[in-house]
Amino acid sequence: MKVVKLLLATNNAKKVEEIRKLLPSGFELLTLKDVGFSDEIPETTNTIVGNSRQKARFVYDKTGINCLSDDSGLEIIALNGRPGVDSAHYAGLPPDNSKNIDRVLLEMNDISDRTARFVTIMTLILNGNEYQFEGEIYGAITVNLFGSNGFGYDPIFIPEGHAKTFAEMEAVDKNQISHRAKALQKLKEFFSDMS
Ligand code: ITT
Repeated sequence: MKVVKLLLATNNAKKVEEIRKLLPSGFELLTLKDVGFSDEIPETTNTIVGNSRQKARFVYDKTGINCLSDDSGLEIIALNGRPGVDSAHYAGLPPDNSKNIDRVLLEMNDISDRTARFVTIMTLILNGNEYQFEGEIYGAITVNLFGSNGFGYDPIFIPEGHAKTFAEMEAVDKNQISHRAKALQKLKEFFSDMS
């Protein structure tokens, strides 16, 4: 396979780290910093699919470089899918991860159905054409925080069939099963089908 060069349309360094580990060879990944891009990227739609598309399109239109965005969210069944598209700023602006987690745990107080899923929608813009790849993983929300690996809501999410939160797992184990890994698997298949 020819090396595929992609600009990652994200300001989240932890996502970049995971994507780099998940796309080790055959891809040359550039960050926004690498190309000197510092514009604020809008996320103004009310869906994860829409925000993913908006981020990739914005960066592609400004740079002309093939790019990949990642919009993700935690959807809790008992909260009717919240925080969902509001995951990054669930406790208000500016985004504050620990306040977001506190809000979720407070809202889940006394709720016995703790089922939730992480979902990622990645948008690839390749030579102006747009493709989306989805990944999801089901699990349960804990009653307290456990672990310090990973990022975001990882300390309160235990993936189905496992006994540890994502934040208690080693990166290599989260990367075997995560929503992001599944979306990137589809992206890898897309490129290998093309070659
Ligand atoms: P970009 O938009 O710049 O990519 P962001 O952090 O704002 O970065 P999102 O808009 O996708 O990302 O917001 C997703 C929220 O969900 C944010 O609070 C993340 O910390 C959290 N999140 C995303 N992926 C996660 C993961 O794998 N594990 C835990 N939390 C995650």
